[in-house]
Amino acid sequence: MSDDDTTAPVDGHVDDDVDEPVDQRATELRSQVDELPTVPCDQYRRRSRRSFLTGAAGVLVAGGFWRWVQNQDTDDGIPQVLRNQLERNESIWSALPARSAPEYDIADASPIRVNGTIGLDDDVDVDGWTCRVEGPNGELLDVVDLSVFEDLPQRDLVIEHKCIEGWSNITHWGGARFSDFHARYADQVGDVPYVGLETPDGDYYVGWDIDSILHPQTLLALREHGEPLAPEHGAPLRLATPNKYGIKTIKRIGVIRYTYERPADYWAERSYDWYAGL
Ligand SMILES: Nc1nc2c(c(=O)[nH]1)N[C@H]1C(S)=C(S)[C@@H](COP(=O)(O)O)O[C@H]1N2
Ligand SMILES: [Mo]
Repeated sequence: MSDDDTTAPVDGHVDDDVDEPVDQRATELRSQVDELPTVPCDQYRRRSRRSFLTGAAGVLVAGGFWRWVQNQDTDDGIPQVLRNQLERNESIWSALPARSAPEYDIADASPIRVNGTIGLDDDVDVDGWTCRVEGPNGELLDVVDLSVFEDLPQRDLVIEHKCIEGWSNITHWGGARFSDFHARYADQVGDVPYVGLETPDGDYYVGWDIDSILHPQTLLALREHGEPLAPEHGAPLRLATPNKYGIKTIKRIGVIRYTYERPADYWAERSYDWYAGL
């Protein structure tokens, strides 16, 4: 430790040789401030009024833009300009090679909570359950029972199920890929762009674009956490995916319909994004 460290003021006493450089620095600073251009009072007021007006104009323009957005025609309850942007985003994503979400070890999975029971009011008879398969011209292609799905290659899918309400769960699904099921009808339906799915009572319904539903991580699930689906989780058959929000994973499928037009979607009709992609 040098003597310099002991030159701090003690009991209000300041040594002369310490005082001097501080004074010098103060003088320097004062002269720098004096050299700064000064703004006369009236000019200052005019300037600040101008910047206030510029700011206010900005707020008005932004407000007007927002009103214009809101007055646009809506599509599924979403203003057209915003919908157009969503569709531009979607076309960018779909031009990229199909992405896959991470998959996890079965040991990381936990039972999923029950969320949403729309379309599940009636009791379900798993043994008597059938699902209608309809073609894009309204024709009935097939009526299938559970054995059709049980006989397809069985897959495990351990993924993060994400709900739009803000929770997620590492879930172990088991069942058949939608793409393996689709192979039964691919020749008949051709290049159809959409699939709509409904509960047997029609109360819950979802629409999927064909690329997303044919993605290898889109499962027609028969099992959750190693057990056949419980009624409240969609027995006997539901969708599962890590690539769209939970709203698209319809529980208790009663109808699978190939369509040329974008199918109705329960939550898109309530202002959620139709794709609900992740
Ligand atoms: N038939 C039907 N399917 C549905 C719903 C619903 O209300 N009815 N809710 C959806 C939502 S928002 C989520 S997050 C998942 C939840 O599935 P889980 O109850 O098995 O956790 O199911 C989806 N599928
Ligand atoms: Mo959800």
